Amino acid sequence: MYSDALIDHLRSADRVAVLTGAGISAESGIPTFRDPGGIWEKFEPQELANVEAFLENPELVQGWYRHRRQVVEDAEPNDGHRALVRLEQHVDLVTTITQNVDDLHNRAGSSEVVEFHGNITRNYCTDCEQDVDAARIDAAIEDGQPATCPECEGLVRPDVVWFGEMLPPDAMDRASEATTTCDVFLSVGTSTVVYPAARLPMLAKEAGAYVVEVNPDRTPISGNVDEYLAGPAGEVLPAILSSLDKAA
Ligand code: BJW
Repeated sequence: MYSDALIDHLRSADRVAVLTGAGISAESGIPTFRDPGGIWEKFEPQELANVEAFLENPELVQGWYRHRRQVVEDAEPNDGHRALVRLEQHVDLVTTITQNVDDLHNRAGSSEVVEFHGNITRNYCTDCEQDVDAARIDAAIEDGQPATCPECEGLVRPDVVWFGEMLPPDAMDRASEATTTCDVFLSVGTSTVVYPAARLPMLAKEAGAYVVEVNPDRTPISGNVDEYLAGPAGEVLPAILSSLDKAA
C-alpha cells in the first residue's frame, strides 16, 4: 500500500506537515462537500457559503450552520485523526493544517493545529466582532428570529471562511511556514480544488519535501506527488503508524 521509502522518510523527519480535508472526518459521520451524497449535492455553495447569501437570508444560513454544528458536536474523532496524534511520538513537530471547520483534530489531541477555514463551533458578531455563544443562536432560531449580538444587535455569523473571503493571516503564516520547512508533507482527504489550500502540496514539493496523498479517489495532484495512497484515511494512516511503531 505504501513504500518502505515513506517509512524511512518519516523515521528521519524532524518536521511533518499534514493538510487535511473533509475526507478525514467522513469516517466520523460528517459529510464531505463534493462526493456523491456530500453537502453540495443538496445545496449550491453559492446559496449558503458566501457573505452575500448570509446577508440576503441570515436565518437560512444561521439555521444551516446550526444543523452542521450539531452534527459536528455529535461526532467523535476517528482512527485517522488519532493516527496523526500518534505521529507526534515519532516526529519532533507535526503541524496539521486543516480545512475542516470541525474540531476533531483538537479533540483527538493534536498539538499543533492550523484552522485554515475557521471553526464552526465559534460564532461572532459581524458589527462589533465579539464572540457570541451558540446557545443564543439556538434560542433565536427556535423563536424564528435571526440571531443577533447581545451587545450591539449586529448579525451573528459562524467563524468560518466563505468563498471570496481572506483566510486568517495567522493561519496563512503558520501554514506557509510548516509547508516550506517540512521534511514530509501528507495531503489527506481533500479534493485539492479550493485555493489557497490546494497550492500547499506542490509548494511543499518545490521546497524539497516528500509529498504523499491519502485519498480513495484521485485528485488533481495525484499524478505529481511522490506517493499516492488509495484508501480511506482511517485505514491508511493507522497502517503507516503501525509500521513506524515496529521500525522504531
Ligand atoms: C476521503 C475519504 C476517506 C472521502 N479518507 N479521503 C486561485 C485559483 C482559482 C480560484 C481561486 C484562487 N484563489 C482563490 C480562489 C477562489 C476560491 C477558490 O478556491 N475557488 C475554487 C473552488 C475555484 N477561494 C477562496 O475564495 C478562498 N479565499 C481566498 O482565496 O481569499 C483571497 C481571494 C479572495 C477573492 C478572490 C481571490 C482571492 C476561501 C476559500 C474558503 C473555502 N470555504 C469552504 C467552506 C467553509 C465553511 C463551511 O464549512 O461551510 O471550505 S468551501 C469547502 O471546500 C470547505 C472545505 O474546507 C473546502 C475544501 O473541501 P475538501 O475538504 O477538499 O472537501 P471535498 O468534499 O471537496 O473533498 C473530500 C475528499 O475526501 C474527496 O477527494 C474524497 O475522495 C475524499 N474522501 N472519504 C480519505 N474516508
